[in-house]
Amino acid sequence: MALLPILHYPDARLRQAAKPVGKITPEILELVENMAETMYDAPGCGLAANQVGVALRIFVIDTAAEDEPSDLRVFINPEILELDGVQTWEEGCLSFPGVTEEIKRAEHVKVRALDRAGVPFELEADGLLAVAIQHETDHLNGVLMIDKLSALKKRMMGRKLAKAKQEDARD
Ligand code: K1U
Ligand code: ZN
Repeated sequence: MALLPILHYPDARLRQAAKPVGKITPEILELVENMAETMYDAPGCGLAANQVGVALRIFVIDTAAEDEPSDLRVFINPEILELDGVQTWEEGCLSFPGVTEEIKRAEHVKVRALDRAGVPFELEADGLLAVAIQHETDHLNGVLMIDKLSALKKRMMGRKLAKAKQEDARD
């Protein structure tokens, strides 16, 4: 297994829409393992393949709390089937280190995807899992959390990112 470098905004590869996975090969399974290891190491509760420079429609999510057993979910070629309601979460993003923003998304999501064995499954989710599924699906479409903000909040986020980068350089 290996840790993969996570791309940071404004890397142009984060804007590239990911392509569907054709066949689940051993290389795809190795990528999934490496993505999971990278997500846990970051740490984060989700990671999309294009955040590690691979433009394929794959993401991994684990929203289990620290005191719960891990609950890794792998989504290959995910499709959102339903979105309902509204909720607001203070979101982070591994491609925007050091910043969080309140973002409004659907409260409930229904998604269809393939698992690691290539078997289709459907999942209905609320709360954090629903937010993570929408956040990661956005990544696969080249959409980033900054796109969801007002012009004022975008400017503020630009400043927060510059400050976080400066602090990181000082450490
Ligand atoms: O895709 C990403 O950039 C990862 C991101 C996904 C996400 C999931 C749910 C809500 C918003 C965004 C994160 O993992 S942000 C959460 C995070 O950084 C974190 C989570 C658990 C432990 C420590 C950090
Ligand atoms: Zn993200």
